[in-house]
Amino acid sequence: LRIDGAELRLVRLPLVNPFTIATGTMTEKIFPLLILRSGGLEGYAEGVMDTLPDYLEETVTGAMDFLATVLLPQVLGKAFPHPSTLARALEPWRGNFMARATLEMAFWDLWAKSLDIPLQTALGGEGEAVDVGVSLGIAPIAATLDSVADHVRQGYRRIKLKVKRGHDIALLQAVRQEFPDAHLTVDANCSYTLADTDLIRRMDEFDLDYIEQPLAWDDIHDHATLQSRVRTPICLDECIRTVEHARKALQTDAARVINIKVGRAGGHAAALAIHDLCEAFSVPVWCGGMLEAGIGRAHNIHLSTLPNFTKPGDTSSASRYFTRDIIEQKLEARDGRMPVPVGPGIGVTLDQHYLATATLSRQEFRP
Ligand code: OSB
Ligand code: MG
Repeated sequence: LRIDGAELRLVRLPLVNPFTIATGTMTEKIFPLLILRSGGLEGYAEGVMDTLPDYLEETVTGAMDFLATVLLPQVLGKAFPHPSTLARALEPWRGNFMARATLEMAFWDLWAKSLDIPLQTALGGEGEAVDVGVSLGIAPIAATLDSVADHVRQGYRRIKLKVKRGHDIALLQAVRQEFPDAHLTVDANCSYTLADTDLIRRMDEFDLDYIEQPLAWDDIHDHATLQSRVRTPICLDECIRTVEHARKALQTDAARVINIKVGRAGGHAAALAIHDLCEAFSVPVWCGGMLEAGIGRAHNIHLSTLPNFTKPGDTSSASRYFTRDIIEQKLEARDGRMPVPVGPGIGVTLDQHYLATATLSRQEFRP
């Protein structure tokens, strides 16, 4: 399948509610939107990097530049028989996994459309809907209790609470007391160090399904030490940017659950490899999110239909994030289940009119 042309946009959408995690607050979502063309077909993907390197190292401006000056010129006018061939062509580059994923994911969508099959089929998944939970940002405890009640009532299958140093045990006590049966997890986004082991060990009393990324973003080794000291499974997010990171984490028992974000791991080929490796280690995975708009959200849903995605993901209703999306379809969960968009590729189409109003810049590429 030959890549005949591309369009790279920078898109901005306001968030319905500010989203606060340990490293800061997001009030809007700014992301690269990539459109790849072949014949009359288009493949789409969003980049998941943030404007500032506070979750991982990549930035929106850095990724836009790398895509425009290196990655797109490298693939334009070339034919790739399978998306994994394209992924391999990008392998020599160091880092920049989110930028690479943007290109690779758009090609998966294009490739699936060229075969007239849903992306989930191309990836090896099946099923009409996936289990989803929600990720609740840091807020005063009373507000979080209301939000947990609201989302439990809506049927979400798991509630993930964002925590940080100084906003953890009291929050968990309050939530667990009011919701004794809720399926709860926490995500610390790297707030702690091994010096906080005693505090993290106290989380064992709240029957959490897992503790997500408590320690540094690039430190698998310390997570292995921590896992040997706490009963609750550790789930890694930031630490897993490649399948080699996953291998090291699994071999050292640094993670008993892994959050796969396709946009963070370099694309679907890498996500599949991580998925399969985790399955071989009997480690469950789930699909994380980066507050994606409809294109990224649709990719996540298709990926979540693979068999080892046995825990609810973060791919909750788009209306929780945006009053209006850049796609024509509505991606809304019902009773904790997110339907898989139907049709070739990711199964969603751009709302060109609204997209135009949300577009900050736009660049066309030809071979
Ligand atoms: O750590 O999983 C994370 C959002 C932005 C950056 C990092 C994370 C998150 C979330 C939200 O947890 C997931 C979502 O609702 O898309
Ligand atoms: Mg996380």
